Amino acid sequence: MKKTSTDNIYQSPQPASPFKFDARVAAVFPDMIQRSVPGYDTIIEGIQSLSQRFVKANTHCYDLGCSLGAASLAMSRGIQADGCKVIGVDNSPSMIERSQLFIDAYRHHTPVELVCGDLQEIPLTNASMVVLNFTLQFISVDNRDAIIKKIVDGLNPGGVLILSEKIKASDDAIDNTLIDLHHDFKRANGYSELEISQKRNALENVLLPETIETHSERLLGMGFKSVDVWFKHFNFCSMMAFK
Ligand code: GEK
Repeated sequence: MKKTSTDNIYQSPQPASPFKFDARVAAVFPDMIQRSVPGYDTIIEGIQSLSQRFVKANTHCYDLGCSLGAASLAMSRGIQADGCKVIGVDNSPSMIERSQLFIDAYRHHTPVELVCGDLQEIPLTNASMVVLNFTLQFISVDNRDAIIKKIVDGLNPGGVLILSEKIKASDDAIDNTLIDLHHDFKRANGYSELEISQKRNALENVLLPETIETHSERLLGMGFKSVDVWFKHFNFCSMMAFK
């Protein structure tokens, strides 16, 4: 996705407040996510390749928590089958508004429809691919089983879920090392100590990471047949799960 404005939201001291996906964030989102999430572009390319391989004719693909629609557009580019539709869902009106501009500017073989709403409320049917690209981490842990169950139920047999998450290592020493390496990654991308620490505080109790084992157990427990990690860089990973 094309870069827009530079993320300077936490450059000056801010009153402490929880992170929100508001207009300020939407305006700088491509820069923010690329400088904050190791391997983000590689994951988006992977989603395109996987959609080419797995999406079946006349089915739906869902991008849940689509932000500006990078994964929706990747699927739309990758899908070779006819009669498909990509549905991008986000509950941030600022994200959906901006995302519509990106979608409208792009010519697609497979149409992308955007829905502004809670991904927990929208119906999910006849799906061959579902993407949760760094979204589940923002949802209360208590609601995660129900979301994964709803996705399994909405997928056709053989369908795939791509679940990308910031993760926690079960060993504290390893977890702290991965956190440090991630902060080094952010420093190397031009974020200052103040920006890193203010963002970290804003995300406390908002972004709730779990271990890869917890995610795998949930995916298998809710009905996926097989699960594995296909991408990992520091404490960021992407898993694929087959129904
Ligand atoms: C990408 N997938 O660029 N319902 C719908 N949307 C939600 C909900 C919810 N309950 N909770 C959070 N969101 C994108 C990046 S960002 C990840 C995803 C990040 C939305 C929220 O509004 C935000 O746009 C998105 O999930 C998470 O591939 O910023 O680290």
